[in-house]
Amino acid sequence: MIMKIHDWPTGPYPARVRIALAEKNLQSRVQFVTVNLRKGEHKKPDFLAKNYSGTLPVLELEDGTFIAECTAITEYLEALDGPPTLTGRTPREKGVIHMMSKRAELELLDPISVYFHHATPGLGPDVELYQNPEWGFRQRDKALRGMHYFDAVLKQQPFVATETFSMADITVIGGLIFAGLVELPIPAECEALQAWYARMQERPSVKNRLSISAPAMAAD
Ligand code: GTS
Repeated sequence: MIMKIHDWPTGPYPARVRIALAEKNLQSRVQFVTVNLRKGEHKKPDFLAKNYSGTLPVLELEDGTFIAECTAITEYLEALDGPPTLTGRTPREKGVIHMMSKRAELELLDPISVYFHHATPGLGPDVELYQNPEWGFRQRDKALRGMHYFDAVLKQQPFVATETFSMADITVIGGLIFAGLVELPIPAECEALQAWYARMQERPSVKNRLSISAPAMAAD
């Protein structure tokens, strides 16, 4: 069964699903379809029919079902095949991983995305039709506080949620990929976060995320 993933190869949110796919060893079961964010293809009616929110990535199943949201896609992939490795084995693990992944979205990844869209040129003037720089800079500062929070967590434990790598680690990795793109470095004093990120970047799923599969077709 071949599924499609509509994504933008270098995007931080798409990276989350690419990493999850590789961790689950499911790369051979998907084809990638590139949606050009810089051309605003994600805001066009044919894409909005696939995902009302107009965001990437989107998983398309063979029966025509579209699943958006990185967390939902990761949960689908986790349930599809192989032992659970990303979303937790026990009720406690599942609860803690979901909480920490959501926290990584709320306190790190999503604020950096808002900063990118509102306080930098973002995807360019043709796509960024409304910008509020003050809101963007507030969200940048929120993300920096989030980095300090995750640094404190990682001073106590080897991974973001549990004793093993999980979806919560992937979400923080997505945040730090986005931070790199907008040149928002991890503060020097966040040594535990820096050391953890250096370790994460050595994982094959993270290192090879851009080359896991050639696009099936270009949407433009
Ligand atoms: N909550 C969504 C999820 O978890 O999937 C957010 C997805 C998201 O914001 N994706 C970005 C997007 O579509 C892709 S990227 O920035 O990582 O490349 N952004 C375009 C936009 O206009 O918001």
